[in-house]
Order: sequence, then structure tokens, then C-alpha cells
Amino acid sequence: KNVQYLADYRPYPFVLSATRMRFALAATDTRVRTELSLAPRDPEWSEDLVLDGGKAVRLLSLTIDGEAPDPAHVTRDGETLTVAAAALPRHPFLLETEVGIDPSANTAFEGLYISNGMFCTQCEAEGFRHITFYPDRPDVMATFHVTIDSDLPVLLSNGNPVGQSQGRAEWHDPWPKPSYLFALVAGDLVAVSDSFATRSGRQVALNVWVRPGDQDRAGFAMESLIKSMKWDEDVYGREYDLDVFNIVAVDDFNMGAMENKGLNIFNSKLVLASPETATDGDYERIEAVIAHEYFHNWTGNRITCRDWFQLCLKEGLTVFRDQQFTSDMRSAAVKRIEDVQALRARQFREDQGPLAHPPRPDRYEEINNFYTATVYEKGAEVIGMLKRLVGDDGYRRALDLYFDRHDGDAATIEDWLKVFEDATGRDLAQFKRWYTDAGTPRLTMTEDWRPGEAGGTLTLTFSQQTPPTPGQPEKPSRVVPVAVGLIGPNGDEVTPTQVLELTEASQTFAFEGLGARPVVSALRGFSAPVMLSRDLDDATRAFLLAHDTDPFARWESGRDLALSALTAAAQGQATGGNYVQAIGRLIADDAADPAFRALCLNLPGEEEIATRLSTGGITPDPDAIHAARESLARQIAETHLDLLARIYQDMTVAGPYRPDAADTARRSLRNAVLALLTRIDGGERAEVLFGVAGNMTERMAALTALLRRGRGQAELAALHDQFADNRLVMDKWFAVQPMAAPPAQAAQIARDLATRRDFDWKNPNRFRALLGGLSANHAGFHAADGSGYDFTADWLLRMDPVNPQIAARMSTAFETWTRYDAGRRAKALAALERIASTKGLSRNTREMVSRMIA
Ligand code: HT7
Ligand code: ZN
Repeated sequence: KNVQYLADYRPYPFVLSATRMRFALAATDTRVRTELSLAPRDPEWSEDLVLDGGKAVRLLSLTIDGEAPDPAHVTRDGETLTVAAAALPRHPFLLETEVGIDPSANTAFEGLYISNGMFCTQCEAEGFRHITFYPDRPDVMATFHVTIDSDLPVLLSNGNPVGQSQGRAEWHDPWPKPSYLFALVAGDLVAVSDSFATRSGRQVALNVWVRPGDQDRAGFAMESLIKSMKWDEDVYGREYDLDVFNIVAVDDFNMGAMENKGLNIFNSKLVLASPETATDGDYERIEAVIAHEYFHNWTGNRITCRDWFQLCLKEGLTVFRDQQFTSDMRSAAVKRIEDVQALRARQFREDQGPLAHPPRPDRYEEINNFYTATVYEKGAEVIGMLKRLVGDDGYRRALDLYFDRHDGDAATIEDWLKVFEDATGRDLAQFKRWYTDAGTPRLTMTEDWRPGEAGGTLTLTFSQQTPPTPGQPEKPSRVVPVAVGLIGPNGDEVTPTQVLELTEASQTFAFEGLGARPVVSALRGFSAPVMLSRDLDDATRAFLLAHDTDPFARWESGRDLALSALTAAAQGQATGGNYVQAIGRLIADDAADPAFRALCLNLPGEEEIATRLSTGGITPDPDAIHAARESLARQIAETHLDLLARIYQDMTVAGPYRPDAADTARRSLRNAVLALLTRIDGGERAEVLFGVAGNMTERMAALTALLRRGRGQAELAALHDQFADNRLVMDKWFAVQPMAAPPAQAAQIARDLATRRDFDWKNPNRFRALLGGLSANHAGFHAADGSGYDFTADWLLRMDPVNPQIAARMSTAFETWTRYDAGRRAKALAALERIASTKGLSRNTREMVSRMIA
């Protein structure tokens, strides 16, 4: 085992000030010459120079100040190249290497690879070492000067262009950066171009580079970029700092996008959008990810991470910033609810299982396994809490200080907390536990009401407790900001939102002078990433669903009503009458935001119901959960048939397609209604909609509704005929079939799809579409016969030697396996053990699987 520990950090013993590189690009034999301007950190102390370099990097030559060292002083092992201290000067020196690499053989998409004839790089976290020998760690920062020799028409790298001639381009990046932010792109590309004048008057050329023919789908990405640049100036006072900002779309990409300095590289699904091919959700995600990568220019690039344990320093903060941006561009209430839904679905799930880890882990084997919901989304929640605790002004002062104090640094979470302490005077020692401790705190709230002459007193008692997580049996109390408001019996708010600060295992807070017993609206805005339990009857929940002034808390009351009906039904008890009535009243309110009504109408997913059950100590039965959800949906549809039919009519969106918040909201309500009506009308409306809709949002909604009812074959065929050449639409086509299939058929449908010639499984999007589609079908993936587990294990094993990052990431489909019944557990464990016992398994997948079966 090669475990890395936070506690072992030591600075690199050499200072690297400048890096010059020259690439002679060729598909199978690219030559890379690298010059490193190095100096010993401490000239009194001599150390070996250890450079990282992957197995496939062939060393062709090495010189120090122009001389080849004695070969006995140069050692190469699989992962490094070491030059012995005896061969190194005690003064600044120039180390030159030439290496050969084979981009065409790079199927892992780390380092330099080829996607559709285009050369492209991905260096975060440790990809640069597959390009050349280098101190590939984020605290080694240098300026870069890059020359690219190639006949391809477009040759790009970081920074500003400094020379362009036939077959050659030169780029200079004046901002010192770590190797993970290096990028190079070469290909036959075309740009959608624009420009942006920064507030201090710098004129920035903007380009979104795509393959010829895709230009008409790149306009929305460009609009999103311009909005992001403006927003970061307005809200954080951050300006762009180069003459050009390039974005490139590539088809083969392991994740969503990458914030390389001045040259962001994107998965094409997060750039290309047209109404016919992309859904409203795709548009919203493109806007958010373009913003996210752009915001990294300050939070990640200008201030980077000292080491990979600090990953949430840049990712948590940048997610928080992109969430703020989307709230400002669209509806803040809807965005908050969507973010909480995603957090619960991914991060709470991670936190409750064998893969739980803190936002700042203190050990890892493979860093790529830690690009997780905990590092990203919980990292963002922790910043949200910090902002709540210090207030908006305190947050702004702290961020200004962070940018002032740490510009150009490779910083730590300690540095981050210190700016908040220095800017606000607040002691954050206890708060730091949010970064170092894993697990989701469980909060219990009880109420005591005492009427009195001078008004009644309501006392709230909170207790907190966090269950053990791997390697962390004891969990001390954390600071938990709980936003609370009180609502009078007539529905008026009697006490506006207050933030109560819990610091102890148990604490009470009293509200005095109250006229009548109020109803408590708790954890408003989801003020902390905790699970709150309180004894509330359905009538009070329905009251809050009708009257709460806080949109998140209001939605949460409806969610709780639905979940209590669904968890009861999944255990064979009672029905959801209270929820059905309450939801009918809510959706009938035409004055309410359609997006909010849609969020309330969409029932919790099966995975969420399973989580709720297992948190309550009950073993979830995926088939019973599926049946319970189906039956409640049908009950809603039958009870409110006329109302739903009316809303379906009313929410028709006229005019040309616009992916803005208003039209997106109407379509989301209409599509939620359609899913219910399709249970009653035999698919009539969905078939019509699929035929007439000019946009992918409605077509996918119609197709999904039909497939869930065991119909939709003609529509599937039509979609395939129309879009066989469009990879992104075909990814949807592959994903929706196992996802929306009746559970008993899901694994077989996935197996059949995997035999198709167009199942181009080495493409990460296509692989994710099929395996992710199946695992999104909760009862299908967890089929009692183990067919979902077997299919997934087969393909993880096939993918692992080709692209370990993708195999390891997709293995998280198993992360909840321990919560199910003995029969399912045995089958899941057998699948995991089959993977674990495979010879030659990558470090990535080995680490994931061994943590899951530990
Ligand atoms: N910082 C990036 C994270 C990342 C990544 C991106 C693409 C391919 C592989 C990758 N490994 C890590 C993306 C981000 O958070 O903005
Ligand atoms: Zn990021």
C-alpha cells in the first residue's frame, strides 16, 4: 500500500522558477523537451532531486547546465526519476530533459492524449508526470513558456500567445502555476469568439473552440462566460488577468471540465447546447460549470492548494461561488432546494457508508478517488455555514483578506480559517472540525411550551450526535448554525429568522413573550448540513407547507410529508392521504412559482426513501420502495386528475425556446405533471408531446414517462434515427433506457445495450451513461438476483485497465451495499470480491473496493 499522509508534508527541496517546454507533436511518438530553472531551497543542505514521471515516459536525454551527468547518478523507477545530490550544483542550475511519449496509446485520458484527432491534456491531479519528468505537486509553481510544433491548424496552451507561424505556436504564461494547471490543445478547431473589457480596462479576447460544425451550439457557453466574468468583478471584485481566455470542448474527458490557466478544457456535454439536443438541465449545468471553471482563476489558480489534502480549499470555495452565481442568475430559492437535494443524494449517501471521509482527508492512496461530493459539495456547505456565522460583511472582509494575503500562494485550510479569524475576530477552533471530521451530524429538536401571563415561552432543546465513520470512532460536538423562525397559528410569522449557534452536545434556547403557541420553522435555508429530526404530526407539516415564509423549509415540510407516507407504505403501512391533500392545495396555487410547485410535486426518489429508512434503522427493500412510490404517484394522479390536466394545459410554453429561469420553471412543472398523468392516460399526452415538441427537455420528459410505463419503443427508435450522429444525444439515449426501465428488466436492458456497436465504451460519457443509467434505477441496480451488481462488476473490470479513474468512480454504485438485506449483501459482496481479487487491478479501483469491503 502506498498511503500518503497529510502529516508527512514537507516543502519541495528545490525552487523551480521557470519552465520552458517544446512539444513536437506526433500521434505515436511525441517529443517533449523541458528546461527547468532550479535552485536548491537551502544551498547548505544537499538533497537528491526527485522528479515524478509515469512508466510510459521514455527518457531520451538529460543534462544539467548543458552537461550529461554520470549515469550512475541518475536512477529511474516506475514512477520517478532521481538525480543524486552528488550530481547537482549548490547554485541555481538548468535541468534539460527530452522524453518520448505515445498519446495515441493513452486511453486513461490523463496527461497528453488524442480525442477525435485532437491532441489534448488533462493534468489534474497528477497527469503532468505522464508528459514529462517534473516535480508534479501543487506547491511547486513556475512561469511557463511553451512552444508547440505541429501541422494542425490550432495550437493552444496557457497564458498569452507570443508567436505564431506556420506549424508552430508559442505561449507564455506569466502567472506562476503548478503543473496540474498546464494545458495544451492542438487540432482542427473553430472558434466562437467575443471579447470582454474588464473594469480596469483590459481587453480580453474570448474563444470557445469546438469541432467544425459545432459552432452553432457554442453560443450559450460564451454568454455564460461573459456573465461569469462580470459577476466575479461585481460580487468578489476579481478581474481576469490575461489577454485571452480560451475554452475548448472535447469528447473524451474523464470529468466535467478543467480550469487550466487561460485554457479551460471542457467535456463537450458542458459546452454544446441547442434546444433540439440539450435539456433545460443541461443549459443550467453549462452555465454553472462555465462559471465554476472561470471562478477557479482566482480560487484555485491565483491561490492554489499546498497539497492535495487541501483540495476542498479550491473546490469547496469554487462550488460555493458557482452556487451563489446561479442563485443570482436564476431563482435563489429553487437553486437552494436543488443543491440540498443533490447534497443529500450524493454526499449524505457517501457520509453514511464505507467511503465516508472529511472534506479535508488526512490520508489517501489515490488522490483521484477524493474528487468527491464531500470535498466539493460539503466543502461548499461548510463555507455557507461560515458565512452565516460571520455575516455577509464579515465574509466579504475575510475574502478580501484571503485574496490580498494569499495571492500567488499554495495555501491550506489553516490559512483559510485564519483570514476569517483575523478579519472577524472570531475563534474558529471548534468550527475547524467541519473540515477534519467525517459524518453527518444528527440533530434532534424538542419543544416545550409554557403559557404565561406576560406571554408564553417556547423552549427548544437541541442535541447533536454524529455516528462513527471509518477511522473516526469518536465525534466531538461541532458548531452548528440552526436558522429558526416562528409562525403564529394564523400563518403569520411572529419571529423572523434567527441563527441559533449550537456548540454543545445538548443546548436549549428560549423564546419569550409569545402570544400563542407558534409553529417552529427549523433549519431554514438548510443552514447546516445535518439531519434534523423532530416529532411533527402530518397536520403541522401540512401547515408549514402552506405557510412557511422560508422556501427551503416550506419545501422540506412537503418532503417530510411525502417521505413519511412513502416509508410507511414501503413497510406495508397506511397510505399518503395527508400528503396527497396538501400537495393538491399547493400545486393549485397559480400565484406560486411553477418551479417551486414542481419541486414539491416530484416525489422523493427511491434512493432517498431507502436512505431515510436505513437512517431510521430499517433495512430498505428496493422492490417495496418502488411499489410504494408508484402507488403514491398513482394516488396523486387519480385524486387530482382534473387539476393536473388543467396545469398541463396552462404550463404550455409558447414562442421560441428559451433556457431562462421562467420558461424552465414552466416546463419543469409541466413535465412533473406529465409524469403523473402518463400513469392514467395510457401515454397519450406523452406520445403527442414527444411528436410535437421542438426541444429536448420535453422530448426527454415524454420519453422517460413512457419508458417508465413499459412503452416508448417507437419514440426511442425515432430519437435514434434522428440523432445517431450526435454523441451527446446518443448518451441520453443509452442512459434513459436502463434508468427508466421496469426494475426487473433494467440489468438485461443494460446488458443488451452494451453489445451494440455504438456502445463506444472507452468514451467516458458513453460508459457513464450506461452504467450510471442502471445505478440510477434503484430497484433495478439492486435487483434481488444480483443481475445489476454482476453487470456493473463485469464492466468495471473491463474498464479498469483502460481507464482506472472512470472504473474507480463508477464503483461508487456499490457504496451503499451494506444497508440492504442479507441476500443482496451477499451478492454485492461477491461482486466486489470478484473485483478485488483480480490481478493487476489499478490503484484507483483497488483503493475504492477495499474501502467498501473493509
Ligand atoms: N479541478 C477539476 C477537477 C479534476 C478533473 C477534471 C477533468 C478531468 C480530470 C480531473 N481530475 C480532477 C475540475 C473542477 O473541479 O473544476
Ligand atoms: Zn472545481
